[in-house]
Amino acid sequence: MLIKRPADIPASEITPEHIYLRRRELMAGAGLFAAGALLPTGLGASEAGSPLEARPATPALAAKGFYTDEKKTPFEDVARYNNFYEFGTDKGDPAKYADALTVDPWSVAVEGEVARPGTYPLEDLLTGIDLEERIYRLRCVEAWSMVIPWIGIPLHKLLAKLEPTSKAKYVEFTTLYRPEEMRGQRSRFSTIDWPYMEGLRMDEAMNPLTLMATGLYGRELPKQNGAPFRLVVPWKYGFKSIKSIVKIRLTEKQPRTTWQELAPQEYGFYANVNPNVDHPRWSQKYERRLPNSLFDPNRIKTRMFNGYEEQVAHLYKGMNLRRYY
Ligand SMILES: Nc1nc2c(c(=O)[nH]1)N[C@H]1C(S)=C(S)[C@@H](COP(=O)(O)O)O[C@H]1N2
Ligand SMILES: [Mo]
Repeated sequence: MLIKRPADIPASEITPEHIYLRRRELMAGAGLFAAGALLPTGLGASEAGSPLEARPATPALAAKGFYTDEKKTPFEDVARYNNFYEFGTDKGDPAKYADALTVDPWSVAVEGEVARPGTYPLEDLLTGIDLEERIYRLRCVEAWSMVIPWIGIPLHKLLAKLEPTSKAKYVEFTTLYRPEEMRGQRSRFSTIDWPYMEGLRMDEAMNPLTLMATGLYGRELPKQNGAPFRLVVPWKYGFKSIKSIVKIRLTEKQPRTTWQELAPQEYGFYANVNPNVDHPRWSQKYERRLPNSLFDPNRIKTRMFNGYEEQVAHLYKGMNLRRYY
């Protein structure tokens, strides 16, 4: 699903300036996806080497925040320690139960303040936009973090294709609602008003860092990580990075979001990573970088905007980040 078959990739889409995945490897990757190799057992992509190898990262890429040379969190941890409440609230539940999700075919409804509304097969949304690899930190509001090599398309390129109107001030995202396949949505104990929803301000959505991911570690997204199409906003707490998206709506008004609705005093619309503004129930000054263990807690300092201050601080100039948490 990432994921086009080799024959569907015109050479014109692969330009060295804009994509740093080599075509041969992309094709090899596509072959692997076609073979249905979703989650390799045994050696993870981290050790085995991934089918999509990124070009050597340049200082220019690092300066944009597209790349970090921090140690990547191994594939096993990225795919086994998850938050995806549609499949349960334990960290191991998504890996255990997300297999039930049908991700092919997948379509995405585009609605609201946009010149090209419609319901698009995911392949059509991706057509003509180069896949890129981005190595980002992911900082959960629960104070753990990972470093993940994503594959995806910048959201601003997708929006350019959909042509927001001048009234569009926000982008709202909605996760699939399919209780037959998502056992957490059937749970009588769930307090979430499904479907899961998130939103961004237009300038946040247009920032070059904001990614629509279709893969990680050079392969198709594991279902527990939000296959086949999820948002990644690296300077915000993880809950903003909504998974398994079926609807994108451009709006004039700030959208409602799941966590803000559930506990507004704890989770705000902005949710920018900020070590100086604590969660009401815990400190946000430090984080646990995965993998860690009892003997090696791997506790590191949390950075302002998760270390992407240079790229995004201008978006919040003059805003009181205590009030707009
Ligand atoms: N639909 C949906 N998206 C979601 C969540 C969820 O429960 N449902 N959890 C969020 C949270 S809290 C985090 S930290 C990240 C985790 O992403 P990962 O499991 O790929 O690391 O997904 C986010 N996206
Ligand atoms: Mo999270």
